Amino acid sequence: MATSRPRVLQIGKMPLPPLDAELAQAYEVHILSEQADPDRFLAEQGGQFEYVVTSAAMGLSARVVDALPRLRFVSSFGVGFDALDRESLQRQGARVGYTPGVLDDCVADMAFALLLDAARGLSESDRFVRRGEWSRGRFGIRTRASGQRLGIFGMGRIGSTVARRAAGFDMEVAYHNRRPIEGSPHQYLPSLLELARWSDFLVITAAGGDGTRHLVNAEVLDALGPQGFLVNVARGSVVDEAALVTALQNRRIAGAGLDVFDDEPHPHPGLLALDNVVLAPHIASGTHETRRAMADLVLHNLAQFIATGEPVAEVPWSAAQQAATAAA
Ligand code: 8YV
Repeated sequence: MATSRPRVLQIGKMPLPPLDAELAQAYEVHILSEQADPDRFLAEQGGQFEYVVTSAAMGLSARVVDALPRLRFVSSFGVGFDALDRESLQRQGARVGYTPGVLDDCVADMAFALLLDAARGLSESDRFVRRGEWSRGRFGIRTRASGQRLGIFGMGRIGSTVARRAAGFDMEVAYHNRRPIEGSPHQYLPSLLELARWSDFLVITAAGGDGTRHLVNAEVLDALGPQGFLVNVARGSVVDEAALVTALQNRRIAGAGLDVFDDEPHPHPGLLALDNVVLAPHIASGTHETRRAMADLVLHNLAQFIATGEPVAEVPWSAAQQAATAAA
């Protein structure tokens, strides 16, 4: 006897291809981005879905949530939830699962990859060798990373993992959050400006969203100063990208390593022309191991919610509101 599988609205293709097939095997999946007319599809069929699967990058707009009057649960691929429309979801009473914890290591690794690259000019030196310039002259000398001061903006799970990596590089760590973390071995600085002033390397691991929008502005960049480097593995929205371009162009900071941008996949065009910034296409969690673990949690959250009414890991909306500057 055929049993009917729960219907799931998937917003688009997932960031780990096997997950599309795994979802389609377990559920009756309809992919919104593949509908000829997504608005019409929502208007005609939106009332049939209780479950949605999306990702931190695809998000979930109020327009879609409002078209799903029976929505009960959203399973999102990612630790960030700034692109999920909280207001409409809460109005609907929909619960939201996400994937914290499993990507901390790879995101922290990426923060260090960007930090070392920005300091030592690795990407730039690769371009230098490929252009055949080595036979004509020496590559310039760069900045030491080990033993320097590392400022962490957002001492959540990812920030703490970055701090652990820093110990291996003999770096001194300080951090800024809205509130000090009880029992933290690291120095707390009460403002982002003070942290920037103190830091040789300022790493952003704070959650995105309205609470942190453009907090890293021209003033903070000037406080970081001409010897300082910025690394962002959190959200592009935390940085005023136009101010960053100006600071990099005028050498008001030494350099930057960026995995995230304000308007992905369109980094500010000014960044593309600069050699003192390393650009990555939002790949911090993009390893086989971590994306698999994220996919497993997306599946587990959905299956467990359907079976018991409780997800494994639920978005902490109110905690996020209280501590907008704490990393997710
Ligand atoms: C993912 C991310 O690349 O987890 C997050 O919040 O931004 C990244 O790990 C993204 O979720 C893929 O959509």
